[in-house]
Amino acid sequence: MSTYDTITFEHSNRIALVTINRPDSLNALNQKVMAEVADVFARIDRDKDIAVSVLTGEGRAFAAGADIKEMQPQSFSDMYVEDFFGLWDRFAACRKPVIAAVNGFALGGGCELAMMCDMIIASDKAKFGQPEIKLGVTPGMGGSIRLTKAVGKAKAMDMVLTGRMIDAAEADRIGLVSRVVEHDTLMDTAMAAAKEIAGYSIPSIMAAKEMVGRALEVSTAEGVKFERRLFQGLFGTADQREGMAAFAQKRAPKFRDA
Ligand code: CO8
Repeated sequence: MSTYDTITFEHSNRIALVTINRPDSLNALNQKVMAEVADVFARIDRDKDIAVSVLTGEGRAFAAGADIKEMQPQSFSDMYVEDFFGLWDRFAACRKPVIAAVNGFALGGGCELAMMCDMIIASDKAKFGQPEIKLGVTPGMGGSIRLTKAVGKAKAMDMVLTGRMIDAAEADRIGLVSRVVEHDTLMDTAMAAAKEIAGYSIPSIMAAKEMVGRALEVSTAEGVKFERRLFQGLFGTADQREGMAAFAQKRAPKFRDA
C-alpha cells in the first residue's frame, strides 16, 4: 500500500516497484518527490522481504529533471545552506540494487537519477540528456561524474555542453544503459530482471552491488582487495554452502538470506 503523494510503492515476491507519479509535469523532481523517494528507499533498505527494486515514471517521462519552477526563485544560500538536493544522496546510498525502467524522458536530474540506479533498462522510446546548460546551470545531482564515468569524456562533454538529447539507441551504443527493449515490453523485462536477482541470496546481492559500485571509486588494486574480502566474507553464510551444494547435487538452491 502506498502512503505517498508523489510516488507509488508496492512490493511482492521480494521485489519493490516505485513509480514517480507527477505525470502532468513529466515527473519533475521537486522537494517532495526527493523526500518521498529517500524515505521509501530507506524502508526498502531495511526491509528483509525486499531484495531488489524497480524505479520508473508514470506517463511519458521517467523524469524530465529537477522541478524548474520550484528551483527558479532559489538563491545560492537556499541551495547551499539548505542543501536543497542533499536527500538524493540517501537514495544513492540504498544498499540493495535498483533497476531504472526508463519509460520516456530522462533529462537533467532525471538522467542523473537513472544513473544513480544500478541497471538502466530503457524503452526504445526513451530519451536521455543533460540540458541544464540551456537553463544557465549545469548538472547538479552527480551527472558530470556519473555520466563521464559511464560514457567517457567525449560523449559526456558533448551532452553536458550542448544539452542535446540522445535516443535509446545512442544511449545503448555509448554504454549509458544496460538494455534497450520495445516500449511495450519495458516493465515485463525490468520485472523479469528483478525476479532473476530476487531469486538469489540477499547477502550476495548486496555484496555484488557494493563491490561493483566500489570499482568506480578506487584503484584496481584496492578494488580487487575489497572484492576479495567481501567474497571471503560470503563463506561465512549458509547460502554459500547451500548454493554450492545445490550445484554439486544438480538441484535448485534454497537460499535463506543467511
Ligand atoms: N520542471 C518543471 N516542470 C516541467 C519540467 C521540469 N523539469 N519538465 C516538464 N515540465 C512541465 C512543463 O512545464 C509542462 O507543464 P504545463 O503543462 O503546466 O505547461 C508539462 O511538464 C509538460 O511539458 P511540455 O509541455 O514542455 O512537454 P513537451 O512534450 O512539449 O516537452 C520536454 C517535453 C522536452 C521534456 C520539455 O518539457 C522540457 O524541455 N523539459 C525540461 C527539461 C529540462 O530542462 N530538465 C533539466 C532540469 S534542471 C535539472 O534537472 C537540474 C538537475 C540538477 C539539480 C538536482 C535536482 C534534483
